Amino acid sequence: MTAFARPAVMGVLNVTPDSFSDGGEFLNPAAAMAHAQLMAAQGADLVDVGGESTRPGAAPVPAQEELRRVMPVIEQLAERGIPMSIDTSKAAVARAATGVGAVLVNDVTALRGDPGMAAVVAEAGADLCLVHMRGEPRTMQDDPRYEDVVSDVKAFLEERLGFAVAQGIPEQRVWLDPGIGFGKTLQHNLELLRRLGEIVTLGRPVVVGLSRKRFLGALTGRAEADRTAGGVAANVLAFERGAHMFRVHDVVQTRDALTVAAATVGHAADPE
Ligand code: HH2
Repeated sequence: MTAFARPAVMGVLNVTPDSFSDGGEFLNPAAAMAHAQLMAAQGADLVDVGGESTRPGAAPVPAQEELRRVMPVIEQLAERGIPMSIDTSKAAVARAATGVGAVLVNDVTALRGDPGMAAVVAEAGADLCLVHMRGEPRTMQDDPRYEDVVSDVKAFLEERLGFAVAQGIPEQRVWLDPGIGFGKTLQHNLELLRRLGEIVTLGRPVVVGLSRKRFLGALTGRAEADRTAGGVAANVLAFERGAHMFRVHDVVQTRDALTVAAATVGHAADPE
């Protein structure tokens, strides 16, 4: 397990034309690197590089294109010693990125997307983030229903954790993420955050990725770029309920808020 001495901030870097918040901004590797360096300087513990949007309705991207987008950035991050994760559900992309130095594979399909993914993560000795998603990005927001969203997500993550371990990935390397916005209504997202402690009882460190997402817009009436304060509030509440890592676009605000929250609440958010 990659250990962090404080609540960990994962800075979002989407090298895509169509991500919901930063799409098109960082397709150029120089712009992507400048932003990555800025986020690292602002206190990001990891830069999460993604080459395929998973926003609701997004179309899949072929592996060759995803590699073409992310690898120049991954290579430069490695050269500069900036720690990074790779946000992908493709084994070929995870293999290339971990080969250059990505320390964590962030797979929003939780090893259901590519049958070769588990072996790549196991062989690389990388950390793995398993994310709950109902269906696939193209259809996930079509009338999502759960018996009890928290119990359903928890059972899913527990099953996926068991699967990962059975595939040779050490349990100590696995992070769990309830997948805010991935096939969930506003009420589902709020219920998951309210009862995040139930996910924490699975015994693995919890990641939350809620930055600028639609539910914040539904609550505040704000467009993506103006959802920072709403996201910071939700991340602080997630921290208080036991989350360890926070995937955000707004690193400096999140880092400050978590520093104050950690000093106040005083619980060690450091995974083993
Ligand atoms: N959300 C997104 C992408 N990757 N990874 C984890 N672990 N958790 C998340 O909640 C999560 C994620 C979607 O947001 P974003 O990358 O900002 O946009 P897009 O998918 O449009 O590129």
